[in-house]
Amino acid sequence: MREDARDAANRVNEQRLWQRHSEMAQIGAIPGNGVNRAALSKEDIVARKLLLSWAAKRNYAISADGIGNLFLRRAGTDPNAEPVMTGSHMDTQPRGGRFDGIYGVLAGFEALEAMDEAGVTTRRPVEVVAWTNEEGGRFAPCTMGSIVFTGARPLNDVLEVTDNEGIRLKDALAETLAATPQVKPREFKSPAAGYIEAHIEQGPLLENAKKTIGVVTGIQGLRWFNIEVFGKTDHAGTTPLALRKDAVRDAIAIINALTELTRDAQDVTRFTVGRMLVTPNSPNSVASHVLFSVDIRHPDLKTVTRLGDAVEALARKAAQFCEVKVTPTLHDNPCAFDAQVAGAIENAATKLELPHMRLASGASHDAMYMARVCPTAMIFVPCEKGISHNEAENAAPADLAAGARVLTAALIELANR
Ligand code: HGY
Ligand code: MN
Ligand code: MN
Repeated sequence: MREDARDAANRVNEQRLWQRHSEMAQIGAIPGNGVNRAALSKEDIVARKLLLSWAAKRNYAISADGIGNLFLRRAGTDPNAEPVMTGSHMDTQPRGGRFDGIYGVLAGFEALEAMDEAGVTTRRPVEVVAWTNEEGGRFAPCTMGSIVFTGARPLNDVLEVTDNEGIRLKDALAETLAATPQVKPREFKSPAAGYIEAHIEQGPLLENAKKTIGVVTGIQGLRWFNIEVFGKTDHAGTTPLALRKDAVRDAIAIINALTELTRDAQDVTRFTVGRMLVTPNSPNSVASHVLFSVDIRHPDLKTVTRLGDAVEALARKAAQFCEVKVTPTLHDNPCAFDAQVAGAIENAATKLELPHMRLASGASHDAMYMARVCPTAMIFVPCEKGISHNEAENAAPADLAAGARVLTAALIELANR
């Protein structure tokens, strides 16, 4: 390991990193030690301002692209060299935890500060990114900031997406961008030499194996859909069942059919309906409209393709009384990360004498999209009992710092290649 990389890794400050998590966890804090910081919300704006206030003290150059992804750049000796990037997201699930996403942003920031304090220079610039709307909880789909940044979908494709209150992403985005006018504009798809994302595992494997570092090899495939069922509202007491176009009954039939489709004795397939909006949503009116989400995941390309491709026909067949509209909102094939970048992470963990193992990610991340445009890999650290997307999400300060040390060393390695 390079001497400067070891020196900088040893400058990672566990206390400062933990303190920053505590400060961020206050923004959108909810009972049970959780956080509700939806993308492009007023809480998101407060978190962005806090991060930018820390960056300003360090003279990192700050920029934002058209969907609000925030970039904090530490200069390299060669200003024209493509940067090495790291980062994750600051938005959370509605009943999210204090570590999902924000850890990757703060570990990246800690890496830059450790480089400063070690007096390390790198040939390439190193950038920390805070991606907009990774969770997709408010505005579907997830990983929206990296999807648009990498050019997988144009910004115009998502501006009209609305949240449960009918607020358009376009309006929430304008408000968020206006809140940080000091930020320089940044074009989409600016080239990068590499990307490493640090994240809590959101599963139990590292904790069970008593490993501190996960060298992540890839992410399973996922398919998201919005399914709408169009019925007719009627009186619950007077309308015979035979005459009804009951959108809830058909939605249930569709969900039962998808449950059968995704039944898996090995319990590898993931099928979730997490969001459901019923109209008029009254106990004594037959539902005229239901919108619900479908999230299907599997590590095998053929399987996730077969399952995703079967959704629309199955939904139409299962609906007895109503019209059905199936809108695909995400189609991510399983992705394998870059062997060189994973190797740099593994080497750093070895040289820093941290117990580590290779594993794939069940959760998706912005690294899924960055892997399409530059050499990419991820670092996992354990979280308690693998719990995430839940207020009880927890991680140990020492593990967070260990992940940041590996990140620091691996970034310096890549930034001098
Ligand atoms: O859904 C996911 O896998 C990520 O946590 N947003
Ligand atoms: Mn996440
Ligand atoms: Mn998440």
